[in-house]
Parts: sequence; structure tokens; C-alpha cells
Amino acid sequence: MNRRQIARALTKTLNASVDEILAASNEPLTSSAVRIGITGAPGAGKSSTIARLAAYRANQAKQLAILAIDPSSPLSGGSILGDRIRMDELVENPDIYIRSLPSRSSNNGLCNNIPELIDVLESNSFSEIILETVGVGQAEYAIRNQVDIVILVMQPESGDTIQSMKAGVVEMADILLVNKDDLNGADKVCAELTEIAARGGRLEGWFPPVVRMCAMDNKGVESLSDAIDQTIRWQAKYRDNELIARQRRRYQLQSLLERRIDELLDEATPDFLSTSLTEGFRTIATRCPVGG
Ligand SMILES: Nc1nc2c(ncn2[C@@H]2O[C@H](COP(=O)(O)OP(=O)(O)O)[C@@H](O)[C@H]2O)c(=O)[nH]1
Ligand SMILES: [Mg+2]
Repeated sequence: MNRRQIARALTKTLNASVDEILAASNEPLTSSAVRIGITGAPGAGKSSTIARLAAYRANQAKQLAILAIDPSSPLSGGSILGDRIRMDELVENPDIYIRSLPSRSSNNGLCNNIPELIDVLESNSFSEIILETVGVGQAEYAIRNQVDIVILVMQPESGDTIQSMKAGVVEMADILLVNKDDLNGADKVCAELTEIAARGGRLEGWFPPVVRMCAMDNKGVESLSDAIDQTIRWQAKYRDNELIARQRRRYQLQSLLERRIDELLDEATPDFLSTSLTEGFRTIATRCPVGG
């Protein structure tokens, strides 16, 4: 992999306007990259888990790209788990590419142009792409459309974690991961999650496995990796890929249109914002087209 070239392409895409994205868009790629989204509350252990998982899967002749959409992610530098996992180990791994992205300009916990950033990675023939997202707000819902496998990371600490999670967050995961298995309360969380998983996941017929892990001591990574392989096999057999492609396109269109409207509203004068609602709406709508 040519890291410098990938980094440059990602930066260009990250900063691209709607116009530039459209001008650069190609026909859908026929990529076989598996997209894995890792979500969960801050501190649950997403970054630590990714570090273990990436090292493990890179060992199986895979090339992995990691996008950490979390400004506080230690994946961008320094060390995770104190000094237990030196980030250098990952950074120096020839089969792993890591990039940390700001989430500043977005209101859903994802940054702009995520679908296009993933395209950049897919065209660089990674076998797997891992997205770490700040587990707040709408991020969980937004990544669902962009990844094949959603892994929700939870930790035992508070007994009421699951109850207090927004309805639907647990239900949309493909794999439920209980990290920090070394702490008290892991059994309880697992039992609760197993109950939820028995109702079925977001894809009909799929029952999310509940996996226990201790990223700190590098325990359970094999089970997590197996659960991922199991999910991949199941999806290859039963998932409606055309439906998935349409859902992704819909999300992509929606986010580009939202951005375009933002661009136009940013340019609007105070006068414009004092006109009637109907007139304002029509004016913005007719200005939406970009380019030639
Ligand atoms: N006890 C314990 N702590 C862990 C484990 N995994 C991660 N941590 C700690 O949990 C904190 C948050 O981890 P991090 O991976 O940054 O979580 P993120 O915010 O979800 O990405 C860090 O202080 C880690 O050292 C674990 O298996 N057991
Ligand atoms: Mg993190």
C-alpha cells in the first residue's frame, strides 16, 4: 500500500465540496471490502478493541484500513491502554492503515463525505475497513447504512447501561461485544444482551452473537474475529445486496443534499431570511444544482 497516496486522497475527499464530490464520482465500485463499524459509548473500549482486532486479522493475510471518526481517539497517536499496546505496533504493521478524522463539521457524529472516504479505501484494495465512531447521537443510525457489520461495544460498569441506552441502538447491532470482561458485572450485561439478541437483529433471520472480550489483556479477540467471519458468511448467503446498495445510495444522496442546502443557507443574506417561508424554500430549492 502507498500510504502517502492514500493519505492525500483521503484529505482531498475530506475537504471536498458537494460540487467536487459529484464531479469526482464514478460508477459504483465492485469492491469486496468488508466494512465494519464499531460504535458504543465513549470509554467502552472501541479503540482498544480495534487495536486488538486489527492486529489479529492482519495476521490472517488481510489488509485493513481504520478510520477513527473520533477527535479524542488515541488511534491518532500515543498509546492505548496505557503502555500495553503501543500504537507504533499498529502503525508500523505493513498491513494496517490508520487515519483519524475530525467529526467537527457534522451533526451526526460522522464527518462529511464518509461514503466517499470509504470509496477511496475500497479503491485501494483493502480487504477490511473498520470505522470507529463516537457513540453518541445519530452516529449509530448513520453508520448502519455505510457498513456491513455493526459491532456495539459495551462495558459492565453500570448495571443500568442497557436500559439507559436509546431504544434501537442495541437492536441495530450485528454483534454485541461486552468489553472489560475483567470487571464485575460482565455476566449481568451479557445475560441482558443475550435476551435482546434472541429477538433477532436488524436483518431478518440474524441473531447477533454476544461476545465477551477483555481488550486490556487481549482476551476474546479470537471469539470476536470468529463472530465477524460468521456474520460475513451469513450475509453472503442471506443478505439482499441490492437493497443494501439502494440504502447506501439513499444515505449518500441525503447527506450530499443536506450539505448543499447548508452551503446555500450559509450564503443567504439577512434580507433573504426575512422573506416568506414559501418563497425562501422555493429559492433555496431552485439553487440546489451545482456545477455546469
Ligand atoms: N479494565 C479494562 N479496561 C479497559 C479494557 N479495554 C479498554 N480499557 C480502558 O478503557 C478506557 C477507554 O478505552 P478506549 O479504547 O479509549 O475506549 P473508546 O472511547 O470506546 O475508544 C481506557 O482507559 C482503556 O485503557 C478492558 O478490557 N478492561
Ligand atoms: Mg476511541
